[in-house]
Amino acid sequence: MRKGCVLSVMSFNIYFIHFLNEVIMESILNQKLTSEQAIALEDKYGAHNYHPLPVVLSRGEGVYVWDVEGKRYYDFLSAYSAVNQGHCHPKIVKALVEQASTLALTSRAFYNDVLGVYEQYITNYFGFDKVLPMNSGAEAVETALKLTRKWGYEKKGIPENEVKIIVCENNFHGRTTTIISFSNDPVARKNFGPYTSGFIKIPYNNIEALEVALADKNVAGFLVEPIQGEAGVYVPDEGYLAEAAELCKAAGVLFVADEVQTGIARTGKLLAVDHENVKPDVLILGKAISGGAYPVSAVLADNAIMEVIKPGEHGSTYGGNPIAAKVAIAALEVVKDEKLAENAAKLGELFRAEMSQLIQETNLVKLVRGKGLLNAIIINDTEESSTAWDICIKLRDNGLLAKPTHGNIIRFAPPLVMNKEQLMECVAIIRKTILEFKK
Ligand code: IF1
Repeated sequence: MRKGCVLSVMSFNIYFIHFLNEVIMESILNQKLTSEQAIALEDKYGAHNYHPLPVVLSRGEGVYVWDVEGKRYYDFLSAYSAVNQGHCHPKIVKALVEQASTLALTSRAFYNDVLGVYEQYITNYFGFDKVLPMNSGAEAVETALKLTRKWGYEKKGIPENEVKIIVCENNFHGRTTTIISFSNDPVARKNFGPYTSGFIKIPYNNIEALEVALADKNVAGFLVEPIQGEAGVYVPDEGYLAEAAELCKAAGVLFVADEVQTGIARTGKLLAVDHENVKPDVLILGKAISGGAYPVSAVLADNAIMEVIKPGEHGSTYGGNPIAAKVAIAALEVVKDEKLAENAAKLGELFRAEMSQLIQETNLVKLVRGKGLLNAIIINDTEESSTAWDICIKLRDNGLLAKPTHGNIIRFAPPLVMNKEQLMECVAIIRKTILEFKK
């Protein structure tokens, strides 16, 4: 064959393959997927870093979500407490859409006319001098750790490279290399080393252990979850947080509260530390600060602490962007306007009372614990069992979505915009499912 002919055949082939690709892509992007197809796509093209409950959601409104086949469910996870204000809250969506079509991102190289307003709003809202805006919860935790370390050197006078931060066993603070360095979950840690040093791990809910650790003069901070979420909604003894904060103050150590999951009305108060009238030195917020509409996180502290961070020393391209700022203001307004903390407190009491009855009615439920609408039931089985997972599948079939943790714990955290009638319907679904459950 002549050279020119080969070339034209080749270019025809390339053109044809390109055309076919276009057609395939077009059909992929326009297809109305069934649940099975959607799961197959994620399985084939997505990294396998999650093991979701088999349900494919396509719409949400308030306390409800719908799957692609149109079946309606009560959402009892709320995206791990990010959607406290309910799915697609109209006020938050409006703020998002309006700001997205006005000015989305400037970076922090320039000022914008929304960030300052948000900073004033959120610092007043939580009672701190200053805020440092970030995007994800893990980034906010990292920010708090860097802030605490720098404060330790520059304000407390700890010798270079010697700062230590106290953390708790069974903590969950996110997925970055430093954060997993002080996790004790082998799944989160294994083969991700070498690990960041400078952390002392003590048992959670143990004042004596904290006292011992605080004796070290190189300790700059104590990082703690007011309720341990990933550990299975583990609520510490009453007085633990207040006493811990007191001890930190006496030792000249920053009390750093990770309220990424427990904050923003989830536990029946604006913050979980409010139950014990504790004001953290450093407050970490994420998730529901945006009502699930946008990734927004924040670190709050007073001037004497926040001033150690100077230009160029920390930041993020998207942190504090105009959309995030507007969305967060709207989401925080909803919490106050709709009295979500009060509702969570009231419905939480009712929910735990109803779940406690289940302990009497079946030997399958061993324990109910939680605060506000952050609750868990402990299933009478081993951590290695699949019972909690199997129950969650049955709950799904009966119209309620919850996620098991540790094989024998089921977390229950519905949006806080739920009403009593809806909660009682959910209690009925959970009761029916558990009473019918056969291993
Ligand atoms: C996932 C758990 C919940 C958090 C606290 C920081 C972060 C989280 C106290 C990081 C995140 C998540 C993330 C989610 C699972 C989840 C979780 F089961 F692992 F523990 F909520 F209960 N501090 N929690 O709980 O925030 O960077 O994710 O925005 O899929 O890993 P993030």
